[in-house]
Amino acid sequence: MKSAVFALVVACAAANAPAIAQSIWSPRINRTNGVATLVRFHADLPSAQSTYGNMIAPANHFVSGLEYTPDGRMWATVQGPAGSLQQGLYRVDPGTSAITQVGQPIGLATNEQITDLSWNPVTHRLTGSATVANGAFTTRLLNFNIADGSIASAQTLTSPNVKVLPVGVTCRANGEYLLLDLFNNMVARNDDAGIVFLGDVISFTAGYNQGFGTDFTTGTVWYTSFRITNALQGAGVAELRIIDTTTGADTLVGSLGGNTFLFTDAAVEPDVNHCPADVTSDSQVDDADFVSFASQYDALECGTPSMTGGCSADFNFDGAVDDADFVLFAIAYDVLVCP
Ligand SMILES: [Ca+2]
Ligand SMILES: [Ca+2]
Ligand SMILES: [Ca+2]
Repeated sequence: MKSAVFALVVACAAANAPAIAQSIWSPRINRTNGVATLVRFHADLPSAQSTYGNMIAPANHFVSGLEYTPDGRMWATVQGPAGSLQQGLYRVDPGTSAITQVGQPIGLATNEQITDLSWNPVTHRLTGSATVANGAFTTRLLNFNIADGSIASAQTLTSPNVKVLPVGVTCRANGEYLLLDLFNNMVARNDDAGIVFLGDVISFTAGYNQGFGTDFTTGTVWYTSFRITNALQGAGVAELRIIDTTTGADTLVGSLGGNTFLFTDAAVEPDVNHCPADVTSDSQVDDADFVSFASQYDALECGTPSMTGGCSADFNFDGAVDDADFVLFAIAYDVLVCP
């Protein structure tokens, strides 16, 4: 009898167990020596970090942003002196954490610094925030060409009343960007060409580089914050928070470990689809999938109104469904059965 009750309790516990929390990755910068280390942690105990290799940026530069493409590749942005073309999009080596510049961000203005990185699941672009070093009335969102690191297109956001200094950017599943503005301690979103401040000022004074990242499975926006505790001494504490995407209010989740480190972004590890060409989800790639592929191929650009299926046929995540994706589709079609 006892064992039957025990078995029932175990079964209930298993049924109610939460889904395994996604890993959050961040560049962790030592404030004393500037060394950036790639770290991974979970929201239930963010101070317990697994450390990986160092992310060595060019002299006078540092890793300011981190993000995944849905295929599990990890990318970073590097920030440096205004206008430096050693800033921009970098690949992160999954084995060593070493970073390599994809290519120069041709089109970056001479007064701009690249402060953070995000993935836009609608346009299928890695997008960085570019801001003027001492704050300005405009911010640019830079859509990188994933193949060569150049700026494929950009959106200029205007803040008519107050200067802004965005140090964090992330994109929601609907394509809307959220920015963390260090000058006003506020979260803003993009609206056509403008910056719209959300209602609540965040609950503390934020200092130095920080980051935003979206969990596209749950919609949660994670914020690796640095709360100033003594402005004269430059002292503060790194903490993990959640941002309310409607009000901009923050909720403290836990300590990231005191005054020593800055965490410049939060990248949520995605669940990778290992058979992306199977649009119909029947575990094989056949003519029905080709019909869907052909529709997306006709629409070409991810994010255009005629694009269907969330641009799922952009298998190489470069913002378009074209011949390069067809090559990948044809390989899967030949194999037929999903791995
Ligand atoms: Ca980010
Ligand atoms: Ca299929
Ligand atoms: Ca593509």
